[in-house]
Amino acid sequence: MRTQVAIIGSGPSGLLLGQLLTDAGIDNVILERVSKDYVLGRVRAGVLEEGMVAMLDEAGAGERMHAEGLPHDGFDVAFDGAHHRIDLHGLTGGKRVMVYGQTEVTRDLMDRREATGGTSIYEAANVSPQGFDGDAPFVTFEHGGKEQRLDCDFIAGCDGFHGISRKSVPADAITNYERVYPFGWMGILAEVEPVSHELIYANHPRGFALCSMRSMTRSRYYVQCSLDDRVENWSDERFWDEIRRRLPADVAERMKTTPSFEKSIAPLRSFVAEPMRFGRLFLVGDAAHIVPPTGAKGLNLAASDVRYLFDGLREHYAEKSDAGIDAYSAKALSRIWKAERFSWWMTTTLHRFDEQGAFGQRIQEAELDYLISSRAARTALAENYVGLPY
Ligand code: FAS
Ligand code: PHB
Repeated sequence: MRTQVAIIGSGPSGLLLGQLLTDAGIDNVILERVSKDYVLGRVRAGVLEEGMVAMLDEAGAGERMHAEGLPHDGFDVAFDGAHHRIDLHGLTGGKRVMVYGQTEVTRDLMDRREATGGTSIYEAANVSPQGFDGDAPFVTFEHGGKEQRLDCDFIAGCDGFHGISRKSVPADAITNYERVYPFGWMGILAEVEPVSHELIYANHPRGFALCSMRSMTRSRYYVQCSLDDRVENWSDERFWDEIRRRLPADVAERMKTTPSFEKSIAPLRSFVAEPMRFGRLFLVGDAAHIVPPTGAKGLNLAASDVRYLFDGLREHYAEKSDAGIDAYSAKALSRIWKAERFSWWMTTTLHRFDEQGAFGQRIQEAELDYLISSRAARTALAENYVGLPY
């Protein structure tokens, strides 16, 4: 088999890049390790920046998002028994975010790929990018019990943090930067009206809590939990009790509860691999970087990576110029590190760190007090949350 761009991974990065390439007439094949249903079974991000919204529209996959998604103009920060609204729309000259689950984004992109005849090979085993340090890269894999080879011009490693692409790069050619946080997020999904029409991020001495949603009838809630915690330790009753203890009284009192239908614990880490290009192999999205979900940046950083790489590949094929792909890594990393900083700041300001002691708790409270008393501080938060320019 031969294609122009081999894409490893059928998550948001791979699907969005694949669709833009297909629409630009650039042949591409997606190789995915698991089944389509398995990919769709993952529950992850929920907040889209305007840049991501625009790219889904450009990829012809934005119709259901506009019909079912929830545009949000602000969110609350809760601490010390009170909650305070951050007016995203007013502080950023009219920008907003779209609340629309990653599962739905993935489904819309898969449907669009099928409708436009894109080739995706699911349950491809032992995928391995080869020869990317030369001019004739290829990917080997097993499918249907047979060894296969896909020759290509370029390989896009869109295979997430645990993928094969980054691991295929020689150790002396890559530098990893990482911070692992000493806690995780216990998350639930429940078919019940969200406690607020906007998100609530809560700092509490018992730990962080987040009230989010997937629709006005489906709530998505999280509480900070210990790293060695297990989903089995969290009955619905314990979860509902704990999240209400971490929220201001007026919010806790009006919270509606119902049995959850999805529960999971996610670890939190900050991670960046540099550079993001190795000859004919490009790392995209979670394959190259991870942010703690506190700033709702993970999925949105994948979008800006795709923007830069797609523009570079289109320039390579249409204008015979490699300026775009040569600039990809530096350009993507510049935006990635600013989002890493913001996600780190949101995480360190809102979560309970046992080792920080009473002084650390006071510093957090001073940070939050400054935030609600300074328009400049709220503007800085707002412009990062809605997404810095591409
Ligand atoms: P993905 O990991 O989504 O996709 C990679 C794909 O590659 C997967 O389908 C995988 O099966 C496939 N793959 C892996 N290895 C392969 C191989 N060897 N061969 C072929 N295919 C392979 N972001 C937010 O903004 N907010 C959140 O609340 C949030 N919560 C998260 C919770 C969890 C548990 C995780 C893991 C991430 C979360 N994220 C969140 C970040 C997440 O949304 C990512 O940013 C997003 O999935 C990035 O998309 P991709 O880069 O496509 O990577
Ligand atoms: C979510 O709805 O899953 C969500 C929202 C905002 C975040 C993280 C997760 O910062």
